[in-house]
Amino acid sequence: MSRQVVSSNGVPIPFTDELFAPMPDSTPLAGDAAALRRRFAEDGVVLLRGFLDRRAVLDLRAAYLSAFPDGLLAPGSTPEEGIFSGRSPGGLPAHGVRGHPAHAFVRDPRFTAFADQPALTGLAAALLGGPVERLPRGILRHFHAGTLAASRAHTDHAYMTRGSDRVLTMWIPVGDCPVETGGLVYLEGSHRETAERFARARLARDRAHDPRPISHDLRATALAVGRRWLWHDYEAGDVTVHGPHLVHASLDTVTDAMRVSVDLRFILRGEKADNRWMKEWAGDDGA
Ligand SMILES: O=C(O)CCC(=O)C(=O)O
Repeated sequence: MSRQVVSSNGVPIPFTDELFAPMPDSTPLAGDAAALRRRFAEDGVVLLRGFLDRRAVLDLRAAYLSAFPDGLLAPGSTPEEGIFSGRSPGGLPAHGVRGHPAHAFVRDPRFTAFADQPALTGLAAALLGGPVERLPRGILRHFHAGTLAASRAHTDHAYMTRGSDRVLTMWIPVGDCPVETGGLVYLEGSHRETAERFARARLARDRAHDPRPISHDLRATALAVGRRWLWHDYEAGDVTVHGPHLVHASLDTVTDAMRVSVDLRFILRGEKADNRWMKEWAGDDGA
């Protein structure tokens, strides 16, 4: 598969050294909280490869994809492989809306046990420097080829303006997720930018009614501030952690394997969280 051009929301973006760079790997710092905090402050993101048990992540993928009616998976594919049949089963509500498997799954003890596992809580505590709580609105995302739908360039802060900005996001691919499967990309150093610097990118946007996303055009977003998108070919077990002011987005899924991921937020215990994140996620909750 060619990496000369990738796309996000159907908008092509040349995969050049001007626009993309490999994401720095912070895995060697995982056991050194002070060093990890320094790297996080510097980069706004850390990538920890193989941080979670690969088998446990693949089991979560299998459990979620098993909850769909027949027809989602290609003939012969196991839920763990998660190969898309090319058509979504009819009769389901939109992703994450009550009645869709993702809505039930984030309320399932298998999901909450995964999200609340000590490795993740400990990582958040190491980065925030004290005891933490996980915000209940943990999101399960699921993309497949053919839709050309992905997350627009945005900061998490734009969606969490009513609480402390000392909040962390963990992004966890639930399955292997190379660039072509639609992983998260981070705009290098963008946590140091002001919102005004993205004004030119905001001219190129497909959601004029919604001020929260910067743009669906990742090339325009990168060029507006002269920064590169950091990419990684994620494997099941990898985790990234990012701060609320780092611009990020995702790429379109063009592989037969579906992209499933989880994103979780953590805050220091006792700190004020945006109350829209204090209840479980639903695809139509508007938050
Ligand atoms: O997974 C995605 O496409 C978006 C995730 C995201 O924006 C986040 O974790 O903050």
